[in-house]
Amino acid sequence: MADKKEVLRLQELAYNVRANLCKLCGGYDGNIHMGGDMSMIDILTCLFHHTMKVGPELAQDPKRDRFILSKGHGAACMYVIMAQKGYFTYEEICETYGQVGSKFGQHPCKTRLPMLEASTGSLGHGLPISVGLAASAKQKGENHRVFCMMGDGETCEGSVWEAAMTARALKLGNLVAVVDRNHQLMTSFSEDSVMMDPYVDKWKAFGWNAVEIQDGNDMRQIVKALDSLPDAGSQVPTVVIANTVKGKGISFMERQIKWHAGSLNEKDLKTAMEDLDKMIEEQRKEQV
Ligand SMILES: Cc1ncc(C[n+]2csc(CCOP(=O)(O)OP(=O)(O)O)c2C)c(N)n1
Repeated sequence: MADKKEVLRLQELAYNVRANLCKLCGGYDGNIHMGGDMSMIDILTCLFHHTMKVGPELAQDPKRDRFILSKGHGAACMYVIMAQKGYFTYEEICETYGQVGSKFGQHPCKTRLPMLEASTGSLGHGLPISVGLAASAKQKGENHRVFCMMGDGETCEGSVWEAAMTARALKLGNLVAVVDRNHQLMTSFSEDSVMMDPYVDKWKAFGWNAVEIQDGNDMRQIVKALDSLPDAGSQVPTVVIANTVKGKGISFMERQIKWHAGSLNEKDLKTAMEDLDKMIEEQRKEQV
C-alpha cells in the first residue's frame, strides 16, 4: 500500500501544478494544451517528485535517470513541474512562455533548455530516442533508467511500434514507457477514429511487460504501480498504461474535445480554481 503521507504530498504538488498551469493559461495570449496536461499531471508529478532520480543538482550527473516528454505539446505542464524541482522559477516561465525566442516554447527545445534530454513536439519520436538512450546506457553498463511519456493518440505513429520491437530485441529492461491513455486524440475520441483496444494486449504482443493503472489520476494507484517497476537490470522493457481523463479536475474541460487546447478568460479561471480547491479538499479528507 502506498504511504498515505507521501500520497498526500504528491497530491498537493499535483494541485499546485494544476493551479499554476491554469494561472499561466489565464495570463497567456494564446492556447495551451490544457486537456492532455491535466490528464498527465498526476503521473508526471509522481515521476518527477517520487520515482525518477532527477533534479537540477543532478543535471550533469551521468547516473541521473533520463526523461523524454514525447508528447511535447505538454511542455507547459512539464515546465511547471520542473520549476517545483528548482530548475528555474515559475515566474520565469510566466514572463516569456510561448514568445518567440523564449526558453519556454510551446514544445520543449533542448538548445534553449540544455537540461532537457531532447527536443520534442513532432509525435512518435520520443520512444525511438529513448531506445537509443537506453541501449547506450546498457552497453556502457550504466544502471539509470530511461522514462518516456507518450500520449495514446501518439502511439498511432508507426515509429512507436518500430521502437517497441527494437527495445524488446535489445532487452532494454532499463526503459519505461508511460502512456497517458486519456482515450482522446486532438479532434475526436480515440476509439471513434482508430481501434486501439485491446491496448494493453498490443504492448504484451510486442513482448513488453505491460502494467495498467485503472485510474491514472488516482495518486495511490500511480505510486503503487511506479513503486513496482522492475529494476534497470531486468531484461524486458516496461510500459505503464495509465487510464486518465482529459481535462481532469476542471469541470468544463473534462472529456471535452474542444479542450485539447484552449485559453482561459477571467470567469473560466475562477471556476477552474474553485474546481481544483474542491478536488484537493476531498483528497485531504480521504487521506486523514
Ligand atoms: C507528427 C505529428 N503529427 C501531428 C501533430 C499534431 N498534434 C499535436 S497533439 C495531437 C494529438 C495527440 O493525441 P495524444 O497523443 O493522445 O495527446 P493528448 O490527448 O494526451 O494531448 C496532434 C495530432 C504533432 N504534434 N506531431
